[in-house]
Parts: sequence; structure tokens; C-alpha cells
Amino acid sequence: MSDVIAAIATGKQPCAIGILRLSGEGCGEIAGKVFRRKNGLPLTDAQPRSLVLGTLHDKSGRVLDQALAVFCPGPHSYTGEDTVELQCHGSPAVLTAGLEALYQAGARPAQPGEFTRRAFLNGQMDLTGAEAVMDLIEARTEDMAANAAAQLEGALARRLAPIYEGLTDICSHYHAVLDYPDEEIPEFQLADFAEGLRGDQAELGRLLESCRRGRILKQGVRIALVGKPNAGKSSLLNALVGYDRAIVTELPGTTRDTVEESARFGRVLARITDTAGIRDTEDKIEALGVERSRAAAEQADLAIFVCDAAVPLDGEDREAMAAAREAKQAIAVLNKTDLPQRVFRVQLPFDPIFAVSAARGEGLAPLCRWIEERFAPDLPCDGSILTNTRQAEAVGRAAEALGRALEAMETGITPDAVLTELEAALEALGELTGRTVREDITNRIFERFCVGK
Ligand SMILES: Nc1nc2c(ncn2[C@@H]2O[C@H](COP(=O)(O)OP(=O)(O)O)[C@@H](O)[C@H]2O)c(=O)[nH]1
Ligand SMILES: [Mg+2]
Repeated sequence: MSDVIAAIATGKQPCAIGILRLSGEGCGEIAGKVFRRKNGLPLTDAQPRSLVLGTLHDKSGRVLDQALAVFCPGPHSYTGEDTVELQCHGSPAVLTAGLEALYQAGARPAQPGEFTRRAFLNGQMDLTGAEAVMDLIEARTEDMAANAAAQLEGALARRLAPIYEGLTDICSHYHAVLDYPDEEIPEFQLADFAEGLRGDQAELGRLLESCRRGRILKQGVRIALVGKPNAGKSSLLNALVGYDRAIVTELPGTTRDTVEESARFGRVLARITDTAGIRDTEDKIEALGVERSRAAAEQADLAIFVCDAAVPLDGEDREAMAAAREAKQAIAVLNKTDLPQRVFRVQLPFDPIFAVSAARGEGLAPLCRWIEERFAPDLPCDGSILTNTRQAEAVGRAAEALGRALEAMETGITPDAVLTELEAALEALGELTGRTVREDITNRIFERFCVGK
């Protein structure tokens, strides 16, 4: 039995509708003290999962708002327990007073994530589902939302389930042979499982590969603007994000720190870093900036070498080009093409090269289109993209353990050693979805082999 928790489920700004949410045994009675139905009947008598009209009252019993309520008796609710949602007008004052009244009626403040945690504890969803709830709420692009929605619906859990089941089978079979030598359990041949395990390993590998996409999907493509001072990096950043984010001056070296800003390129979200110019310098502050721009390029998914087309290429440009090449991919922008040209495409070892005038906002469309096409998810956003480092880390551990198990099998080490690794893989996957491993294995022994009849 769990106590009744209550919270405001909607935002803190005035808006059309605001929702107060309760969960826990007896929440219908508690809500019924604050929300009174128009027909005078108790809230808990209302048709489950149907809206009923009434009034919301404050602590002193004054009417605060006209509201709708929905009562969902467990287990057919989000948390698996009795829940109530009160739909009020979206006034922060109304919601706060209503919440206070609910506390006075016997509810306690919900902890962050507590509704979803209860849903998980009550078996309404696994851990990947719970994490998908957060991803869905935080989604900033349609693709992100689609991937999270599919995970909430169980897409990732379904992909992992056959691997988990297979490993559980092997481990439980092995323990059965070991623990119940008198029973007639079929001989245990580890080698029979090698092919299946290789398949599992490949599947985990594919999931891990989706991680980079997942990070890009969730956090945005990391783009670093690299170029010598005065090339027009800050102007380009401003042009791409659509407003003056970075300071633009005629003095070289004004962007001494790095500036980061988000931009959307169609379906693609990006985080653009405007770095200090690459320049060997005596100036301490600027030297630090130069370090940062090298580091930014190293960490970037894409570096854009920005070149001032109005002045001939020099050593500083070459240094910047080298820094840009530290990134996973590098392209070039020939800037200031509104002025007479002193630099030409053939001089730049990049592909593609975009000719633009950042100051005038000219020639940017092809660059934006290229970024969108290059980084738009090439995987279907069907929940199979890992967007979470915890999940990726667990999948990584499972894959490594499987690799070690296969290696041990090939070198003919005792089944014990192999099983230890398989159990490590199982544990990592169990952590991923939030199942408990030991119990599952034990359950299987009795269920499948009828040991101890
Ligand atoms: N004519 C022209 N000037 C530009 C262009 N882009 C930037 N500038 C100018 O070049 C100078 C340096 O620009 P800035 O963006 O601060 O360069 P950064 O040092 O690389 O960040 C400023 O005076 C800008 O107005 C362009 O496309 N055309
Ligand atoms: Mg600058």
C-alpha cells in the first residue's frame, strides 16, 4: 500500500488548462474533499476513467474554479494505483491553492518522477519505458519524440527480450544440471549455443551503433566553427541562429571564449560552437581560446572551416584547416564573397565548400540543406535508437561480456567461466530494463524443468 501523492502536472505559466494529479490508495476520497461534483455524488462513484464536472475548493472551502475530474481505479491507471486528475483552468494561483487543499486533505507532495517510479514499481512499464517518458517530455524535434514514443510503447524492451530470454534459458539450464544432478535434465552442451550468442552479440552491436545517432538526435549535432580571427565565424553563427548571439567586431580576436548556440536545420537540431580564432599568440587569454577551439573541433561531429575569401590564404588559415580536420567531418565556408575574391575553391582541401556572405546572409540555404541531409536520422525513429548513456553503457557491458563468453568457449575453458560471463551479460541487460536477474533464473528452473515436482 502506498500513500497518496499529489502534484501540479502542468507548467508554471498561465495557460488554458492546468492539471492537479494524485496517486495512491484513497486518493479518490482525498480529491473528493477538494473537488465536489455538480451532482453531489462522491467522486469515487463516478464512472471510472470518465470526466465529471464540479468545483474546486481551497482550504477554507471557498470555490476556486470550475473543474473536471477523472478517477482511474488501479490497476488500470498510469501508476497502476488509484489515480485522480483534476483539470482546472491553468492559473498558477488556482493550481497552487488547489494543491495546498489536497495536502490539507491528506495527500503529500510527490517527489520528482514519483508517478513514473510508481508505474515502474507496479510493473506498468520497464526502466526503458520510464526513461522514454522523460525523453518524450524533453523531445525538441519530431524524430526525438517518435523514437521516445516507440520506446515508451516498449520497442527497446521488445528488442532486448529475446536476448534476455535466451541467456536466461542457458543459465537456468546450466544451474539445473548442476544443482539437481539426480533429475533427468538433458545434457548441457555449451557449444550448441555459440551461434545464437553470436547473433545476440551482433544485435547488441547494432544497438550500440545507434548511439551516436541517438546522441545527435537528443542533444543535437555538434558543429564547431573554426577559422582565423576576422574570418567571419561569429557573423556566420549569428546568421545561422538567426539573431546576434556572438559579438562581431572588426578587431581580430574578439571572440576569446567559446560561444555555443542551438539552431534547427529542418529536422536536425544542432549545437554550434563559435570558437576563438586559431592563432599562435603571445596573448595569454587568446591563447587559451585557441586551445578551446582545437578542443571544440576534436569533439565536433562537424567542423566548418571559415575562410575570409577577401584576403589571400596564409599560415593562420592553414593552422585553422588542420584544426578543422580534427573533427569527424570537416567542410569549408568561403565567406565574404560580396568582396573581391582572393581565395578560390581549389585552394581549399574540403568537400563540400559553400560560398557565402555571412554579413549579408547570402548563400546560406545550400549549407543549411546540406547539414540537414547529412545528419537527419538515417535509422527509423522507431525506438531502436539508444538515446541514453545509461542504456548504452549497459548494452556495452552486455556485449563485452558476451564477447568474453564466446572467446572462452572457443578456447575451451570450463563451462563455469563461460557461464560467469553469460550471467554478467544477463545482469547488464537486467539492469537496463530493471528486472532482477537471480529471481528470473530461479523461476525458470522450476517453471521449465519441473524440478522438485
Ligand atoms: N564584407 C563582409 N564582411 C564580413 C562578412 N562576414 C563578416 N564580415 C566582417 O568581418 C569582420 C569579422 O567578423 P567576425 O564575425 O567577428 O569574425 P570572427 O573573428 O571570425 O568571429 C566584421 O567586421 C564583420 O562585419 C561578409 O560576409 N562580408
Ligand atoms: Mg568571433
